[in-house]
Amino acid sequence: ARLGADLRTALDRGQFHLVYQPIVELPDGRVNAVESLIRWTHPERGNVAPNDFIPVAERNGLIVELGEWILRTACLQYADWWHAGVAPERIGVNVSARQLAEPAFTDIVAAILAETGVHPTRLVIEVTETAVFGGGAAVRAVRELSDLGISIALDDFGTGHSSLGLLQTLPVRILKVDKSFVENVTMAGRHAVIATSLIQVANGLGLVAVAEGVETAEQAAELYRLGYRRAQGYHFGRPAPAAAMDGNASARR
Ligand code: G
Ligand code: G
Ligand code: MN
Ligand code: NA
Repeated sequence: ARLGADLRTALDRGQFHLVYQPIVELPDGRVNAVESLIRWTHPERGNVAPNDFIPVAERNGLIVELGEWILRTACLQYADWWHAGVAPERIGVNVSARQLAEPAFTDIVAAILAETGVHPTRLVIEVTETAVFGGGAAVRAVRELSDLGISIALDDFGTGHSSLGLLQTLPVRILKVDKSFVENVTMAGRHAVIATSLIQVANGLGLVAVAEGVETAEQAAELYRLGYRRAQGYHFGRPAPAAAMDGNASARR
């Protein structure tokens, strides 16, 4: 409960910031996009991991307001990069289940895009399979966002519910293949088989597959050999403050 109360204060006092991790093209490593990831520096606890506070914010409902702050901050940053001539092709923002199911979600996103001047085709909304499992408001939101021109990425793909079924019915553009399949891709075994199958599914359906959690040159080379053309992970770049992306054009965020 304490953490929940602290979230409110954190939002009011500016204790959150976003970091950005590159998503690169294989094999050359050119930056294609970035994913924004939230960080919280708590005055007493120090850094609190999103895995620890996002679920709390989901339960107490603050995720709606926090999520709006995240979207606006990411879009403002993208607009800065754009005006500095250093913007990557796209920016990804993670959205949680409760946020996506909020009836006003599409309107909020559209308003933030209009306000920041970011074109909808520049934005990627990353959702988990679990968030859209079961249909309802979340699925409606995904369709509305896609109709606006926003790209939908299925995050941690392969670890949630009903992965392949979703691809039949949802307007998904990007599959983010979970790092658990990437970890052992250089060794013969079931992870490598799954990584191989998923690139075939993605290519067959005309989707972009992003291999997540790439930590070594060997993994990157093997993924490229399997057909992956996009990757993300510590081998290419850790999540870092905005200034690191452009050598300072936008250090103010
Ligand atoms: O950045 P890190 O690897 O610690 O993130 C851990 C988890 O928290 C990931 O599942 C990631 O998607 C989630 N996460 C990180 N930033 C955000 C955010 O801005 N919004 C939401 N909803 N989830 C986030
Ligand atoms: O669930 P999602 O894919 O949004 O979360 C991405 C998480 O993975 C972030 O917390 C990010 O810090 C983390 N991450 C990014 N690259 C790597 C990597 O190469 N290895 C590991 N172990 N984690 C990574
Ligand atoms: Mn993500
Ligand atoms: Na992921």
